[in-house]
Amino acid sequence: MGFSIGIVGKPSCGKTSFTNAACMTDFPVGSYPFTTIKANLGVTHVRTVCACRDFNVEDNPQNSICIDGIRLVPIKLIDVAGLVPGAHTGRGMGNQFLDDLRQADVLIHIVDASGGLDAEGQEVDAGSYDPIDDIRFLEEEITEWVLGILHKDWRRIAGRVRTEGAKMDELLLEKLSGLNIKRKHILKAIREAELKVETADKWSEEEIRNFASFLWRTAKPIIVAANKIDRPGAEDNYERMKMEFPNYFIVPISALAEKALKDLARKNMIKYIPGSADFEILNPDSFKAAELDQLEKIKEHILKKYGGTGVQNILDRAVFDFLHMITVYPVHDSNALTDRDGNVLPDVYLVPEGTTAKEFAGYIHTDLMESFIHAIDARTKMRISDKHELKDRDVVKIVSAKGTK
Ligand SMILES: Nc1nc2c(ncn2[C@@H]2O[C@H](COP(=O)(O)OP(=O)(O)OP(=O)(O)O)[C@@H](O)[C@H]2O)c(=O)[nH]1
Ligand SMILES: [Mg+2]
Repeated sequence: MGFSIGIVGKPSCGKTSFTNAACMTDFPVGSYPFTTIKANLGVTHVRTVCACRDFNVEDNPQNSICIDGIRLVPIKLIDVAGLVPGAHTGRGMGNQFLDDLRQADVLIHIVDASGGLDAEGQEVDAGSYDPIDDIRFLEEEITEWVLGILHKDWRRIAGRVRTEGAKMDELLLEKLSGLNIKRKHILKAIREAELKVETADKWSEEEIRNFASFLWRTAKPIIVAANKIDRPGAEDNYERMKMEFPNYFIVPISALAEKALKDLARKNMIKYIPGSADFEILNPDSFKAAELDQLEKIKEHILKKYGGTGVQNILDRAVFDFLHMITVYPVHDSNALTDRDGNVLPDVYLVPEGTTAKEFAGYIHTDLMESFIHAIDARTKMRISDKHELKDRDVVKIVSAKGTK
């Protein structure tokens, strides 16, 4: 499973609560800073319409799940320690632990929208801290993190560009591929920072910093979860955040409400589908009056108002609306839509929009890409060439010199 999301934010903003709510894990949560020190890894799903609907077939998913024509595609969450201002100078836990985010494709910044924690994650009077400041300082710390990685080898890289005429983007790619940074990210960041690859040895400190900032914004973009939206004052702060950062993706969230609903659903006390704006109480007698009251509040103040708790919503939107990923289904038999074992629409892959048939083969296996001959679109039964760009819910058979998938 390739796709992963890094969960970042200051201490006690609710990173682990979010992860637990999404993944139904029980990692320790606490109202004191640095409850989490070592990264927690969880698995959850994003939801999207399944190709089984288009073909009107009964499927047997293997790497994913299908419920009533909705495909649940697994993704990984990486919940790390809290980040505080000045982390790059060693404050708090420092920023070394951000190395746990190397594989992340996107970051979700969990913000305590209620303004009840200071910049270090210590509790303060509700509403007395401005969460807008969290967005600024976290971005600075991420820039410093990337900058630190670049600096380690910068002289050597710049020197090779100058003396050997080595290609800057090649050297950077070598250095940064461990951060899941691709050539297209590097080239885009250089372009956006208005720099020139050929003169890398002359980039000023400020220019390198600029490059670092554009680089993570391209390779590990951030979306914001306005968490604790259930608390007083959070709604106003959420509205202000949207005004202050009009181009940002900001989703109101209550990790607490999502976990509570999922726990009750697991006990069969309510029927609740993550992502939905409603639930059904299955047996009212099994609840105390105060619990019913609490549930009613969740329904009125969160689900109806915001269209859900936001947890499933931010994951789906991060993957599909923000990163523009599409789903593609590889099959062995393009008529029966099966793998070698006869499973119908067994696997689904999340790939970036614009992925070609040949690149898609590479996502399945490097061998398959290298020996790619052509692919077959199961919908049209037509051959498609290596450069053909795939669409969401395409079902394809890859024909290669080494066999088919
Ligand atoms: N009201 C409310 N409280 C929340 C919500 N999410 C988290 N909390 C509370 O916030 C506190 C901190 O939660 P954690 O999930 O441990 O926060 P964290 O960001 O993982 O903290 P560190 O691991 O210390 O960095 C706990 O008391 C949670 O119950 C929410 O959506 N609403
Ligand atoms: Mg935590």
